[in-house]
Amino acid sequence: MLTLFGNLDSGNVHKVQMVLRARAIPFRRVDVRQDRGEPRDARFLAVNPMGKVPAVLFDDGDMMSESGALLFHFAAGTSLWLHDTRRQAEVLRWMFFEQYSHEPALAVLRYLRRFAGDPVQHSARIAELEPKCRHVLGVMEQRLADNDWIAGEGPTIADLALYPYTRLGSEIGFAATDWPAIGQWLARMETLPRHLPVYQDAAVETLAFEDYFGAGRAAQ
Ligand SMILES: N[C@@H](CCC(=O)N[C@@H](CS)C(=O)NCC(=O)O)C(=O)O
Repeated sequence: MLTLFGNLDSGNVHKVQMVLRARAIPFRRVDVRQDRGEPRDARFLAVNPMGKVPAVLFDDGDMMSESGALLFHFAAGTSLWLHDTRRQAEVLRWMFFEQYSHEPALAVLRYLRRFAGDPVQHSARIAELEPKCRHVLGVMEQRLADNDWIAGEGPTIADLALYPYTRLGSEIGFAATDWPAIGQWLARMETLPRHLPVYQDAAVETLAFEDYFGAGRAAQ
């Protein structure tokens, strides 16, 4: 059974949980928490030298990280990844937008507001990120005003990539009520069969970091 490393607060990890659940692929999860510095722990770095979650370890020892790569890997051969090259490029276009513009605004602002200690310490960075959040949500709102799904006729991995941090935007003052087309898209996503709500765990088994890695040694 494959092992997913990551915690439930992470939208990047949630994307992978969503595709694994959509595909009914069983997995265990090892909790790796950013607020405890666990992604930079030498034992986790032995698994993923990039020091980031999500990461997936397959039974044969192969490791894969980066949420977009993992979405692609687990969606290949399904309708979540389209066949036509132009359509594929459209899916990638929105996934690159998510990684370069959307996640660096919404996920970072959420991190600073919710997890990084006193938000007053980060007020300059927060002030910089707020208009960026409004911009990326405006881009999505415009797209979704005329399209049910971000990149295709039906849901694709571009929708999965954009879902968690858009949904979690309500935690940092970007409620879907202010973005009606986004609100309808979120509702559409949430009625898909096998949809996984944010913060829910689809793993068949969850291990704490120390239970998996033990003290001072890299786990197998
Ligand atoms: N581009 C990566 C970003 C992953 C990422 O930034 N993960 C965060 C948690 S959401 C992390 O592991 N941060 C640990 C750190 O930077 O120390 C992806 O999409 O998977």
